Amino acid sequence: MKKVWKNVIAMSLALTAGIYLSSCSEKEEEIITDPQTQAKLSATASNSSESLSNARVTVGAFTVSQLTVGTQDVEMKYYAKADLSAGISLGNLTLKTILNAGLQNSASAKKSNVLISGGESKFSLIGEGNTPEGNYTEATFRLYKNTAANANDPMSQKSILIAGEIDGKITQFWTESEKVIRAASSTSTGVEVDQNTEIVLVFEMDKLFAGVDFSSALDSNNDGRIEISPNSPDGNAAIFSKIESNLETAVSLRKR
Ligand SMILES: [Ca+2]
Repeated sequence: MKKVWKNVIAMSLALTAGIYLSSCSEKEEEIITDPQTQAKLSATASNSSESLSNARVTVGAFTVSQLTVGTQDVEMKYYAKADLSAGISLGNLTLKTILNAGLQNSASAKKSNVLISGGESKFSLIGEGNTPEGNYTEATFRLYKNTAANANDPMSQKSILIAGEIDGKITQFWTESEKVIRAASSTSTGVEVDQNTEIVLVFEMDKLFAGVDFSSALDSNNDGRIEISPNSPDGNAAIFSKIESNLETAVSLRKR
């Protein structure tokens, strides 16, 4: 009997040591060796691929007065500054993933961001903190369905809410999708992050609404409002799924 207990104790010691060792090596992998700087990640909306100006947002027949987007779980990829300085060509460089840095941790919190208000685009801070210096080529994030807001909040149980007018009729688009969206830089060299850089996720409204015929949007239940949403009482299912699928290509990564 005593021998059995000795074996059990020996085994659990070995297990504990094993867990301890493996958690150590995981931690070592998460240490960032590249020099770091302070940076911000924010989001905004634009009605063209060019400007980031605070212009009124009208795309096709849809005049947008409000856009709110929920974000969480941000992951960014970059080329380290030291590698770039060494003159290695981009094709031979390894894209690094940030595993544990202040900026990414802060930006990963669940948050609903107001990107258009009163018809004008706004910058909404998603997160800030330390992050490796380098050239950032992409950021992925997961849409966040706001489950924390109380039932009277328009964002309650929604990840994206767009409000505005089509032909003078009050119109609302919303989704509860929590899909992952990849925002890529338009240039192969990416966004250069050095001192106090602000990286921006830009929701390009022309791309979000590409191929959508808003003149076909209906108010089938005649309540004076056009609703484009999951199981909408107005129908509009084709417009809804087109906007949802456009989401995957509508967000780009830029420098403010
Ligand atoms: Ca309606």
